[in-house]
Amino acid sequence: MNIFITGGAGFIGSNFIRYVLDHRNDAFIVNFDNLTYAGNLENLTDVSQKYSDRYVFYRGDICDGELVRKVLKTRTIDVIINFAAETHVDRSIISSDVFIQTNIIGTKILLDAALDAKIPLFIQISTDEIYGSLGPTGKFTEESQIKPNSPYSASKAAADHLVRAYYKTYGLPAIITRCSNNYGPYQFPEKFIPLFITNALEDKPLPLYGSGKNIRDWIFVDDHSAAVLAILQNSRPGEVYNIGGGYEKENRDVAEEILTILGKPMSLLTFVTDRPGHDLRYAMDYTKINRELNWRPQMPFDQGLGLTIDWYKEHTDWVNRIKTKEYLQYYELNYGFRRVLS
Ligand code: NAD
Ligand code: TDX
Repeated sequence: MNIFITGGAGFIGSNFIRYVLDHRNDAFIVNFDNLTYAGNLENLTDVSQKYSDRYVFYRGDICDGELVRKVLKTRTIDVIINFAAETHVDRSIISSDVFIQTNIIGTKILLDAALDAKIPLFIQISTDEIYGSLGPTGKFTEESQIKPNSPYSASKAAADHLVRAYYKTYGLPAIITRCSNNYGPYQFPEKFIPLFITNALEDKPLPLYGSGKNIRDWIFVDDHSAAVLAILQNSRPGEVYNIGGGYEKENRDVAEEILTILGKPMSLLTFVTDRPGHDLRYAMDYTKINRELNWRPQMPFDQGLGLTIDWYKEHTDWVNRIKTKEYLQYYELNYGFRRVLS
């Protein structure tokens, strides 16, 4: 099976590549990624050594249709899986241009290339955030209304609509997956869990937005990979699958758990002004994928968080190399305008 993966040098993409090569002897991966600030070939050093005969990397932008078409011709591709995206909500609030470009235009360009090359399957990696925010009860199903609240989630929702339209209008065999918040090794330390772990390790404040009572449904990244692989193996074009971790946690509780595991003082918790449009709660109903494909998340949250903390403790060099001038500028910009509340 020849798999063309976009965004494979990022957090979930790199974990997915490793997972597929470990689980499918017949898989060959073409990784197409333009290495933005979030793309890092270091995430795949082990993969390119261990699987040099089943893995190839091309540097390229999904918005470059000509190059995409060229690389698609290098082998007979069985499936395109689109992980490539701008992914950080706070960055999309500061400036959304690149989100529109990559997440919407880039997906459209990939869809056109997939049609032209008659690729048998296109999987769009989407997110729970396209559904908007839940109140204190209920869960998102595949039938929930699409009501995105941030420029990031609006761009992902637009991409989902395009994928659906290409399936309906042109018959492109396409599937959409919508997963909840991932955590695990190789996650860029701008996202909540790796930011809080790395700040705590350096005795820096842990900036909780607003009340700290917002709830996310956490899933260990390998469980997400297992779900996407199951969907790929049981290919049913036209379907949408929700994927969730089943661990709903208030941000404050996760932050306290990180501090407790690391033996750091609770005084590092710092409440800062809220994210504009901050979604209160996400929770995924994953009954459909459980019923149809017998998938369910395996990793207990406490264990997954412990593994993740250990990984960041053991990979301080990886973290320090990421803290480039660009990263520090973003950090200053994002937190510079947030007032400390307590
Ligand atoms: P990430 O930011 O860690 O990685 C994104 C990758 O895409 C990077 O390697 C980057 O270089 C690449 N990329 C960006 N723009 C590109 C372009 N124009 N052309 C080619 N490559 C490009 O993101 P992630 O957290 O690994 O998320 C991967 C996918 O999963 C995204 O589509 C995201 O929306 C979705 N998702 C993420 C989560 C989460 O919790 N992180 C949850 C649900 C869905
Ligand atoms: O410094 C912080 N303080 C804080 O309180 C950061 C970075 C986040 N938060 C809060 C905001 C959210 O309630 O933590 C929660 C998680 O924040 P993020 O890690 O930014 O994730 P989220 O906004 O939930 O979006 C994530 O899940 C869905 C990913 O970044 C998306 O790419 C994915 O689609």
